[in-house]
Formats: sequence, structure tokens, C-alpha cells
Amino acid sequence: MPITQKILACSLAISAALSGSAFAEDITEGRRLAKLAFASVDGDDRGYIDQGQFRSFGGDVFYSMDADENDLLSLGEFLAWDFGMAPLAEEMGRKDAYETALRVVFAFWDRNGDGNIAPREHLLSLGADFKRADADGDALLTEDEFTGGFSVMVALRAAIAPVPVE
Ligand SMILES: [Ca+2]
Ligand SMILES: [Ca+2]
Ligand SMILES: [Ca+2]
Repeated sequence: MPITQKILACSLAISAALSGSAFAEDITEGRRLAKLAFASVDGDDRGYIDQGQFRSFGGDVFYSMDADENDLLSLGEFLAWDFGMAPLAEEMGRKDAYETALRVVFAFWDRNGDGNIAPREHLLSLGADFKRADADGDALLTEDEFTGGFSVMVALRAAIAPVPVE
């Protein structure tokens, strides 16, 4: 192999190793934020979330996102909402990936594709998300099920740290 190629291969290996360790930190930080999100849904600190808690928290989040209070979430309102991951994504230079992940979640939740998430679409989506995250089917979400299975957490964490999670 010509020397220039050797140098190139070597520097690529080094940068891969460096970004590998950066990703490991991102997982930790993304996981910490997901844990915080879990703790705020699990308001009575039981260590699990039932469907009622999940939906009522989702309802609170819906109204906190609905900045113009028209009972609909626009994409702009959805993208503007944040619980700590946006600054992290920006710091990691992954703002675009983060925003793309939010757009994907928005598209899933906007079931009729009219460009707004209505309360009913939001509730249906939360119900479907809860079922998908509930790996053992006991109608309760543990912290692991929530951080590892809830679509929003999975999408946002993957955007910040695009490697297989755990
Ligand atoms: Ca609105
Ligand atoms: Ca809609
Ligand atoms: Ca469960």
C-alpha cells in the first residue's frame, strides 16, 4: 500500500476510535435524560408506569407543546419542544439527526397526514407506543421498557448516538 494510503487508513482508524468513545458518552447522557423523563412520568416513584400515567403525562406534554393553544400540534411546535436533548444534540454536532428523528416521530403521530397532530391522534399514538414498549405485556412500563422501547426515546437517543443501544 502506498504510504499516503497507509497514513489515510491510520488516521481513519484513529478518528473511528475517537468517535466510538464519544458515542459511548452520548449513550450515557441520552440514557440519563431518558431516565429523567421516566422519573417525571413515574410521579409517585413506584418504579413503573401504568397506561393512565403514561397518557396523562402525554396529555400534559401535548398542551405544553401547543404554543398557540389551538388544540393541534404543528410541526413547528413539535420541533420547538425539548426536554434537554436538543442542547446535547447541538453540542455533539448532531442537531440535524436529532431534528430528523423528531420529524419521523411527528410523521408517525400525524396519522391522517394533514400536517397537525390532533389530541385524538396523539392519544392513539401513545396507546400504540405503550403497547410496543411493554415488552413483557404486563400493562406496566418499567424504566428499561420505557427508555429502551418508547418510540420517542428510542428515536431521540438513536439520533444522538447512532450505534446499537446496549
Ligand atoms: Ca398549536
Ligand atoms: Ca393529523
Ligand atoms: Ca411491562
